[in-house]
Amino acid sequence: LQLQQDLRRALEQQEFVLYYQPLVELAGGRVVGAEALIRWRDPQHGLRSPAEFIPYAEESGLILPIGAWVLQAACRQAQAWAAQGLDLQVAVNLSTRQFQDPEIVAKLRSILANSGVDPCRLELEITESAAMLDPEASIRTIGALKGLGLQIAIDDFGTGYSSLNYLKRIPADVIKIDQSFVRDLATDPDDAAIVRAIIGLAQTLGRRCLAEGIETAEHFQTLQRFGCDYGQGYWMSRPLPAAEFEALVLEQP
Ligand code: G
Ligand code: G
Ligand code: MN
Ligand code: NA
Repeated sequence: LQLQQDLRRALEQQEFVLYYQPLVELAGGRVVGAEALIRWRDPQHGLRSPAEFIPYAEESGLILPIGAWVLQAACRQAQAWAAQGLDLQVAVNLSTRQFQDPEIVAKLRSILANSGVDPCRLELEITESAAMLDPEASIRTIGALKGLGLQIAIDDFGTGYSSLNYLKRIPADVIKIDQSFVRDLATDPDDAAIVRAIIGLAQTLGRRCLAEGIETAEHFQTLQRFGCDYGQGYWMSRPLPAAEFEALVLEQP
């Protein structure tokens, strides 16, 4: 309950901040975008991880106003980078509750209009488990979000229970392979086989594929060899404050 009060205050006092983790094209090694990840600059406890407070925000419903703030901040940043001539995609995590919010399409329409950003710059990440809670509803909602011009990614793929029949019908643009399959990619033949199968599935369905949790050169090279389109992970970069992310992009040849 104390945490709920603190989260409300954090929202009012603007204590949340977005960090940006580079999304990299594996073939050329270029940064093509970023995943926005929320942090809380708690005046009492310092920088706090979303793992500490997103579950409570989700439980209490505060995720709706916090999630709306995230979307606004990410759109503003995406628009600022576009105005600077930077060609970047910005990915934002949608919680289950946000995704199931009956107003989500209307809210996004208005946030997009207010920020002036080209909707194709924004990618919404929906977890496979959230998408599979009510597959028919998800197909409709994702269709409506795509109708706004947004890009859609299925996050943490492989950890939920997608029926391939639904996956085929969900109009997502990107499949993000969960980091649990990447970790032991180089040593566990089963994980390697699963990763190859997901990449093949993405290719068959005409979706782009991104591997999460790339922590070593070996991960990077193996995924490159498997033909995975994009990657993300500590080996390339941790999530960074906006200015540091921007500096990294500007240093690219
Ligand atoms: O960045 P980090 O590894 O600490 O994130 C931990 C978890 O919090 C991840 O599962 C991530 O998806 C989630 N998360 C980070 N930022 C947001 C956000 O803005 N909204 C939601 N719903 N989840 C987020
Ligand atoms: O649930 P989601 O996929 O949105 O979570 C992204 C989370 O993964 C963030 O908390 C981010 O900090 C974390 N992350 C990003 N790259 C790596 C990595 O290379 N290794 C590990 N262990 N975590 C990572
Ligand atoms: Mn994510
Ligand atoms: Na993920």
